[in-house]
Amino acid sequence: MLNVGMASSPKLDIDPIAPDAYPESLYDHHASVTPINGLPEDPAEIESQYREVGFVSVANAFTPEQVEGLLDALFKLTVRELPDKTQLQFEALAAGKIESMSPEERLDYVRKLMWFVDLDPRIEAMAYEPKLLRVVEHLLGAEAEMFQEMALLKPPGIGREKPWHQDHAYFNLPEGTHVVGVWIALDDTYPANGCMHFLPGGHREGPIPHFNRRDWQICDTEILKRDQAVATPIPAGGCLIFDGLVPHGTPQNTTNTRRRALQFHYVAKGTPRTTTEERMELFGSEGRNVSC
Ligand SMILES: O=C(O)CCC(=O)C(=O)O
Repeated sequence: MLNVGMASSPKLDIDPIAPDAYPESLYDHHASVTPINGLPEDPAEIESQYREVGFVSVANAFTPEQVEGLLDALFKLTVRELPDKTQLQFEALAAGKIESMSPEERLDYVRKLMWFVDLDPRIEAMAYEPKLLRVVEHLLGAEAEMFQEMALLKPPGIGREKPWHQDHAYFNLPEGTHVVGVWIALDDTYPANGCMHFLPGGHREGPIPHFNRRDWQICDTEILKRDQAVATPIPAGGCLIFDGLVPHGTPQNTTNTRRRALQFHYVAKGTPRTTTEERMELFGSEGRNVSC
């Protein structure tokens, strides 16, 4: 049944999290990571870097034609009617403005889209792109199951910060599950428009307590005291491949242009699911001597 379309539905999904001030120094970075050029034919080439720092940054992973196709697909999806399973969410700052806008006018207020991969063959092809999947499966050491899909569109000026977090803290997966995230840049990304920032090696510490603050996140003071963030600016068509435990975050998009990205998460096929209670035992602050 199609009933969530922007044009027809009076009920718009607005991000419940309003952007809040944050210390700019959260995204101070020691270094800007230089990406490698292209996805390797032999995935073993990037393995030691991935295991050591928790991520690999890749420029020219995909062609300009592939990027154009993905942008066209996303544009078409954000202005058409969508099935119930698909989530189209607007930035909190859009509330009160977008209700009277046309779908096209609303484009620069879309925060994210979820559960849409099978709605366009170009997006589906990217989630299972052979060269990418070969790398992911090599890192997992198993056949991959893509279990989460998102487009993160960080609109000009209002695209909010995604505070520092570990992705595994959002997933009901058993302790020790290896999650591989892939984030594909559809625009050139850099600190001012909200490129990805990582804490290199942070995945090797295992789960870090998360708190409900500006989002479900690692405490700001924990990040600031470590003083080791790096920025990973990548051009459109590049991608980041990262461990589900490596802490990462993105600052607000303060520019007047878009910063659009696709993100897929993979686990070994057959990985069981756990419960939110079990996830909170791993990532929550309850019962630990921690505060934020
Ligand atoms: O694209 C972004 O701004 C952040 C994405 C991210 O880290 C996430 O959704 O887990």
